[in-house]
Amino acid sequence: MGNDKKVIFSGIQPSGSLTLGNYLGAIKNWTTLADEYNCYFCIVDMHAITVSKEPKDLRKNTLEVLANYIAAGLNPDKVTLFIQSHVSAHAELGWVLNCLTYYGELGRMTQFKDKSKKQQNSNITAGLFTYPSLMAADILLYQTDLVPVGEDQRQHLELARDIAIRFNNKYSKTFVVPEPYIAKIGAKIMNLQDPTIKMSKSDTNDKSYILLTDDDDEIRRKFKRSVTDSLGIVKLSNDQPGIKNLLGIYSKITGETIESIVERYEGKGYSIFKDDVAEVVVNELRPLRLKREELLKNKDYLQEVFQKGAEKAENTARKTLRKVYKKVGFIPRY
Ligand code: AQP
Repeated sequence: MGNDKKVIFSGIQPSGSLTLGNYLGAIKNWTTLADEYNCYFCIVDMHAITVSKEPKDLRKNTLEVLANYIAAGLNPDKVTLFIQSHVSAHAELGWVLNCLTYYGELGRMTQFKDKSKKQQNSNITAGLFTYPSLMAADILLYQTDLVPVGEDQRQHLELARDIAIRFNNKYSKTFVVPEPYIAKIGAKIMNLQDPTIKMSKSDTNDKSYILLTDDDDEIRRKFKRSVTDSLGIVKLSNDQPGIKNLLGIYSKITGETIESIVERYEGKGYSIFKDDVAEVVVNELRPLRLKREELLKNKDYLQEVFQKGAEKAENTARKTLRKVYKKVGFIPRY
């Protein structure tokens, strides 16, 4: 990895099995970046415990996310794949940045408002509230230039930028101020039962999402039952959010333009269209599933990958943390 390359950082929470949304909105785009950028792709397990998790599920999901990264085409010899809790600098910088982040800023984060509503305002942890300052630490530790994020994460990235600028102004230039990286074809994949909200792995309705672990028939069934409308015309319209979502999924996977898809399904009705979208998804996810299952049988290899990744990440992260500690006035131990 050349030092002259711009740095990219992104991550996914192992808060459940990954969805088609995580794949099309994040991982699939990342696979196109490995040659041009110095990429760090993290499994952010410390973020996952901001909402209560069964330890055995967290362990299983963490390895599954790593296997998904590799199965989707992220080559661990070209990009740094690692687990957040293995690099303690994330927690350490997270604390320093917590002390530079204002209560009011965190309270304005829409993801905090949404997620705390889901918990019906009971058992909302301080970790969920301060999640964005830990996310800022994740990004700033690697002197990240670009962060590929979905629309849903944009507000958090804005805050990370504000915190970086605040630190640089207070203590002198320390952090690169990161910019959002906009994928050539963006995608926000919506919930199959309520296409006005995004598809999420922690949704309680399992018909609302396609998981990367779903088998072919499960995927077909879920698309058949996906909520559309009563118009019966396949076209791109904000008044038809269900069809709009299916068009987006089809186009993102095949690379065909929405106009050309719409033209082909003129007068054909929803049933054929839904079946064809399902087939496109089945064909995209089947090789990924087989590869992931293969990788999960080889735990030694996965361990080798995450250990090597943590070592590489740690080297860079420690350098940044050392500078930060010095600037805020901590006395070095040695
Ligand atoms: N539906 C989506 N469409 C497009 N992109 C999506 N991403 C998530 N859902 C969609 C992208 O996946 C990356 C990491 O997601 P995450 O797991 O760290 O957090 P999240 O955005 O909160 O994802 P979920 O599935 O909704 O998780 P839970 O249910 O645990 O909160 C990000 O780049 C995100 O844009």
